[in-house]
Amino acid sequence: MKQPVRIAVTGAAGNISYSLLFKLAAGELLGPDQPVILQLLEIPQAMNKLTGVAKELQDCAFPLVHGISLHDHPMDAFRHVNYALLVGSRPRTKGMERADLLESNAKIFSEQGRALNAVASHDIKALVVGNPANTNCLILARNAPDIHPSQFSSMIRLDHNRSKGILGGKLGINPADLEGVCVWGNHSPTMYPDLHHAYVLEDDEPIIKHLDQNWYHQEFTPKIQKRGAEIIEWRGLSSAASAAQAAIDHMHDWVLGSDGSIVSMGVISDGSYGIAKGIYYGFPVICEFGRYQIVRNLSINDYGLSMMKNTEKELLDERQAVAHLLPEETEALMDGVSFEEHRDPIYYRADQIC
Ligand code: NAX
Repeated sequence: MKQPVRIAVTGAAGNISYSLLFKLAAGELLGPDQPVILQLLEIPQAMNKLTGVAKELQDCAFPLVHGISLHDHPMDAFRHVNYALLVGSRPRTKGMERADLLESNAKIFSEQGRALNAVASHDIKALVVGNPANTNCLILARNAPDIHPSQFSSMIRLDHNRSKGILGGKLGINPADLEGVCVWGNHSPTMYPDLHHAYVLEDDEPIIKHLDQNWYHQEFTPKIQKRGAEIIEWRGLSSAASAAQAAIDHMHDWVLGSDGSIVSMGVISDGSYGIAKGIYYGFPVICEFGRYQIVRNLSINDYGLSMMKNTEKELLDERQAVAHLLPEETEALMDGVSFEEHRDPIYYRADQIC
């Protein structure tokens, strides 16, 4: 058995986490030989609910779970963590303007960024799920100047998975046989689901050649962009299990590799494809050796470029709206930092916690 790794999950009593935590505990992220210690964060008002969730986790007697700890402060929850899944965020309430939503989340993610910087393991990989995910991720990273920006990412994998699932359904093909699908930009209705590079495994022909362009532009694209709202309409609740699965897929591929496949991740822009540097933007990436690499040299047509620019503009506007809350970009932030030695984890026994 390997040494346990520490995984923090925020918003741990919420809907997505109710699916996510059980997947983490079952080893779906890091494999069946990797023990985990779950460090769960909630707001004080949700600690009772969180205790109930932790008791259920304990009742599953998962062999890989070497500890569960419950926290209402990020400085405790993030201590020595190797992975952080930041699901909790402030939802939009009635009458709330978008600027208010950005600002209230900016406060949460500033505090959490500072806490990760102070107490997380410096090999941390952090995924932001809580919306507005791309800009929350930017705020998180900017508040953690000792952690390299490439160690932070935001989730657009649900949109990537939705694209593959719906395209597979249309073509009568198993989604696992579809390669080259990607989603660019913001996790919002401006996102650009791109099928121009998609192909079926063991077939060199690009799918786009045979695709009804009307269906692609008029049906498929808006369906992906508004799929979250469609799920709410049918289920009466927002996507939870599919979001949890996407978070697992995102982290699994980042850590263990995507096997040569293109996947979509919100990562810091290095200026690729003319996208403004420094924002967290959904790019096609390939993951290997615990790192992602933006896929270069995909040919983009005028339609694609205008879609990419449109979603970039939204992210630049979001950054502008929280600019007064962003710490200065430092040299270290953009040019890399030396990674500290992995710190020794502290072990808790599950029965000491709940
Ligand atoms: P829930 O409202 O069920 O759960 C959120 C939980 O976060 C609550 O238990 C709340 O108490 C907690 N929370 C709030 N502020 C916190 C803080 N400062 N620290 C720790 N915990 C805090 O929402 P759920 O359905 O689980 O969705 C969570 C987030 O994921 C939402 O922001 C949602 O919009 C976002 N999503 C993002 C997706 C993506 O692809 N990036 C897709 C799914 C989802 O819509």
